[in-house]
Amino acid sequence: MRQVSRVRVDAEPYPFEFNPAAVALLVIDMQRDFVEPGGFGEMLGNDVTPLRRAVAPTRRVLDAFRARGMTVIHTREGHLPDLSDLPSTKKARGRLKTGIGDTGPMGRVLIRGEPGHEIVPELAPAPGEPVIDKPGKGAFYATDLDLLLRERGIRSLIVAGVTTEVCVHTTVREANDRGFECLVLEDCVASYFPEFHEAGIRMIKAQGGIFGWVSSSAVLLRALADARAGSGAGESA
Ligand code: C5J
Repeated sequence: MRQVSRVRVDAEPYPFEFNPAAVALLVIDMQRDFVEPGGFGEMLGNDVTPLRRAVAPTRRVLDAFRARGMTVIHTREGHLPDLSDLPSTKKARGRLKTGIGDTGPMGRVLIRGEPGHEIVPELAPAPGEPVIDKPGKGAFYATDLDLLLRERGIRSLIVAGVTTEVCVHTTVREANDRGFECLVLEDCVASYFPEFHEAGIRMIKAQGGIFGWVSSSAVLLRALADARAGSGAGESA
């Protein structure tokens, strides 16, 4: 493949451009605990089915990144088995009958190493893909993500995962403040609350892209394919 300098993706509020060597696909918290029945998401009182819609398009983007040897990074929200990284306030929140650290249908809820903490099989990390374990909502808080991105020369993030208004939003805001440019793929992120998803997406691209850009998996995949074909479409000097 000849060297592609920049890829241009139709997006809102205006086209998003990135260098394929300096971009990472960031897949946030696509864990069984959030996406499958019997996990933390359901224990919070949510219907988890709306989250499934993000799985198939995210898989298509993952496949495209992997096929091109582009960087893929996964995150997982969860805590150490001894709960030493769990704020007592987070443990108490929601007054749950079965909460973080308690035993549920997929093992101890939101605990590293438990079945519920794993990423759903369709999006399981491939060997060599970094997995950032985080105790909070934002992927930069109390993790090595910033260091990892800077060491690899990553400047732009293509963002997928759950949930739109919680961990996706917190992470995009953190990334934006640190100087990374984020493109959120609308169909690759999801929320238990359609209205929060809608508002979360609008907030990202409002005010000239105050937190970043929004596009879709299909538009990104087309831009990548065009750039690979070297047609010039989707590519800029
Ligand atoms: C939540 C997340 N919703 N990954 N976590 O508690 O968005």
